[in-house]
Amino acid sequence: MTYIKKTFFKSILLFFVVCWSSSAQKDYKLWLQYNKVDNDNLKTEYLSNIKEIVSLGKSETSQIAFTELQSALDEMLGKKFENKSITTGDHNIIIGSKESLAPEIQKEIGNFDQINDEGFIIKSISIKNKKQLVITGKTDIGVLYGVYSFLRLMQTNKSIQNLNITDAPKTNIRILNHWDNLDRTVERGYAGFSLWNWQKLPDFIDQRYIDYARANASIGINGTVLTNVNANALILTPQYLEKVEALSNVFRPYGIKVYLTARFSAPIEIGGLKTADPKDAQVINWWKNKAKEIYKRIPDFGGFLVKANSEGQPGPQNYNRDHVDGANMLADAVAPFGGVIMWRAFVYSEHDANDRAKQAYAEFVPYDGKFKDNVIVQVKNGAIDFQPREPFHPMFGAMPKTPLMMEFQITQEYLGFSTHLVFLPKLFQEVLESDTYQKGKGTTVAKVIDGSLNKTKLTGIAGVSNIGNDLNWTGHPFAQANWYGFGRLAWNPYLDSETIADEWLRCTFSNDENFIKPVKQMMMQSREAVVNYMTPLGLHHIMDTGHHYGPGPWVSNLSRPEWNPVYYHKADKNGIGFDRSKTGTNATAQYAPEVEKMFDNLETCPEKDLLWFHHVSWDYKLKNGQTLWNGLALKYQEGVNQVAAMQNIWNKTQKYVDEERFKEVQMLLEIQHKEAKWWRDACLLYFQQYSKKELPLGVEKPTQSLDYFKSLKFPFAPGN
Ligand code: GCV
Repeated sequence: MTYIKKTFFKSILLFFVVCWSSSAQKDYKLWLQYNKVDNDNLKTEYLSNIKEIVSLGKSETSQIAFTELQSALDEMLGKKFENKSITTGDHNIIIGSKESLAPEIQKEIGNFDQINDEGFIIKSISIKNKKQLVITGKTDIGVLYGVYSFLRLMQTNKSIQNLNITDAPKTNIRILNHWDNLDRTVERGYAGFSLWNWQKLPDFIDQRYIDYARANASIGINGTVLTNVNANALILTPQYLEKVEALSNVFRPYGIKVYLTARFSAPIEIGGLKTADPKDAQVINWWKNKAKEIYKRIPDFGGFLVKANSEGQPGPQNYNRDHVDGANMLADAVAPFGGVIMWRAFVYSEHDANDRAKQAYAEFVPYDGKFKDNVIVQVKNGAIDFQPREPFHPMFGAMPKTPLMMEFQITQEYLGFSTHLVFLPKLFQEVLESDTYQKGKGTTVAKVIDGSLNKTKLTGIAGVSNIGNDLNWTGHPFAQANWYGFGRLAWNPYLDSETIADEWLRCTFSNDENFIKPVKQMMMQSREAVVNYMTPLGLHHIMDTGHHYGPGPWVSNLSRPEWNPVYYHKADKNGIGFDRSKTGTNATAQYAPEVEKMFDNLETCPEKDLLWFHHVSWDYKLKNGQTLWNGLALKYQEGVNQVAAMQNIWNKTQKYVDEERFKEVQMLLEIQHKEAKWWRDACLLYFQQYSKKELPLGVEKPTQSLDYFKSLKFPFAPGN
């Protein structure tokens, strides 16, 4: 090859490497893209309002806040502002906590009592006729949150003139639950392996840990449970605690506390005791010493998350004790250090023949008011298990004397893994807005969770993480929006999911309205689409077994009845659906009378929940006049059509998106479309055996037989 040819090929290669890496970095940068401001008027406004940065704090957190502001402004405005520690002139951005502010500035800011310790105030003030913009809070963490909020304004093309923003989180614990195992596999994880490289810790601090903390801080997440709820006791040994300590040192300046899962049988497994009975003096002592040991290393350790007597995990019931005994014993161990116990209510027993949906309520509600002050009971959003749609968990309306925290699943175990685009904040909002009627109309789940309804001091929202070591963190570029949206709703459970989609799109991709409008619409309809093509009209738990990938309504051979899809849909020649009304299992009675009445009555039960609460004949007339069979089939088809519509929208966005993300999403939508058809065809062919009816007009004919769908096997499906 001649020299010229070689050089030519080299430059082409370099060009592709540079394009690839800058594009890949976009994926990695999440919603913190800090794209150049391309609106000239806004750019002028921003530049004329920001002359200098005055950063007053001295802590590591203050340094992070300053660096974030400085580099973001540099990227967005092309100007590098230095830190002026003394205010000169006007149009400075002054960042610092209340105590670092000069008295005259404090006075201008006004009342700091309107915010809690993590809140912030962003205010345009005038001092000695000089305009200044102050970002402040009671703590440096509050200031950091304020900086991220300010940068979000700029990223979403908002004016920064005459600002007067006061904001504070409505819940105390805003936490990710990582179902990460010590071997780095992630239970129900679809974005690669665990971020935590236990083998290299504590000495090797991966940049990823810092970037993870930064991303979380930017949306107000303040806690992380590093390990799987199906826990391994080894994490509590000194060998691992040293590694946990290293991670907590990285996360601390970002306001993030570390929590661990506690395996109830740890005193036996790593403590050499003969029992883990929570009333045994040696066991009690073991946990107290363990807590002391942890807090010596990690003074701000958050506490433990516990899955006990659930799906084979050990717990107090192994010793004829109950959940209160177990939770309170651990609570006593961490209480001297300010720790909390998050005790999960995800329980159902193989020895209980009752409707699985009723079991957690039946077991936990009698314990109301019996837990120690530093225990919070973590309840999944619905009574079964993170299905595409579930009515809100009845426990939220029934334990006024117990702090309850929400558990959402961000990872898409039942919603298409990381190949389906589903914007989950829509689902989260639906649950948070549900009215429990605990204290009359308007007593929503959000009010239970944020403590405002029952004056609960300890409050929280947990999200089962969808993060792994994939370059783009979450497998699907749009799954980043679910991490983002979870954080935003944990901060403020009253936020509207459409606002969240809007923010995320602008920060992650572009402010161009021609992009935002259709893509936002695509995101907003994506959750209903997945419900339609997987589990319309209240169907649930009809996925394939074990890995939970794809449809499996036919599965009936599992050892525990409530693991089988046939247990849930109960399709027969008469109809389909689980009768949980008073003619059935009477699960409806677990709700407040107003809600019970609504769900119980076929006429008033929302059609979206119909087959959750009722067994309905194939000829039952839906509100639109269709028979149930036809309506069901048309819903499946609608789901497929909605994905096709999403593809159409996305295909027109090429000019607004970098090549890599455009292509990724395009390919993923194609998979989603294929799989939506798979769900439709497999479910309809299966149910048709019972309805014995033709598919209605408008529903495409399946291209494969039911036997074909039943024969599909996925031994290496991820996350299992
Ligand atoms: C961590 C479901 C999932 C399990 C998960 C469990 C839980 O059953 O399939 O993987 O276990 O929920 O939330 O504890």
